[in-house]
Amino acid sequence: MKIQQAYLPALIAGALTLALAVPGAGLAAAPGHASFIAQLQSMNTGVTKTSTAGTAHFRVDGDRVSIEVKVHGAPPDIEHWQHFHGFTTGMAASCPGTDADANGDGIVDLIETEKAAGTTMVPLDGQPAAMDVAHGNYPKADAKGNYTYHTTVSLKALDAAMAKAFPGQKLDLAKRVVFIHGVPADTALPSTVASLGPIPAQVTLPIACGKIEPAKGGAAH
Ligand SMILES: [Cu+2]
Repeated sequence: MKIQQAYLPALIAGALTLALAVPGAGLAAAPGHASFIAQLQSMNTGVTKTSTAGTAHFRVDGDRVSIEVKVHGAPPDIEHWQHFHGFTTGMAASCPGTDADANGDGIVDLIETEKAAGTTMVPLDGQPAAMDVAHGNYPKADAKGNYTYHTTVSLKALDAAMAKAFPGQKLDLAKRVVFIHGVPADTALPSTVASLGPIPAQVTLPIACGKIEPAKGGAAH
C-alpha cells in the first residue's frame, strides 16, 4: 500500500503530461486549429498525355480533419488512387523530379518516388483511418478528367492509425506529400515500370504530386 501511495502523484502527473501532449501533436500551428494545402502538379505527362493538377486541402478543427482534393486533367472515367506519402524517420518528404527516374525508362514509377517522398501512408479514400491502401474506395474522374473528393476524419483516429502502422509516427501533415495515381488499365508501359507487389503499374503510376504546406494567413476557403 505504501508503495502505491508513493507512486500515485507520479502517475497522475504522467497522465496529465500525456493528455496535454496529445492534442496538438504533429501539428505545427496552434493546437486545435490548422490549415494545410498541397498544390498538385503533373507527373509522367509523357504517359498520361494530359496535365493532371489541382489542390488538396487539410483543415484541422479540434478532432475534425476535413480533407478536400480537387483534381482536373486526370485520365478520365477511371478511379484514381490518392494518398499522402512520407518518411517514418522524421524527414520531410518532397515531390520527386524527373531525375528520380533511376532506371532511365522515361517514367517515374511509384518505387522511384520513395527516395524523395518515402512510403505510402494514408489513403484518401472512403475510410482513411482504416489505412487499407490496396482495397480503398477511391474517387473516379468524370469524362472530362475532373473530380472532387471530400471527407472528414477524426484526428485522434488518424494519429492512432499512423502510430499503429508506423510506430512513432503521427499525422505530421507538413512533412508529407500527396500523390494522385492511375492511368487506364490498357495503357502500355515498359516492363521496367515497377509497382507495389501484385498491383498493376497502371494503378499506382504517379500522375500528380504536391507537398503539403501550412496554408498562408488563413486564406479564404
Ligand atoms: Cu500514393
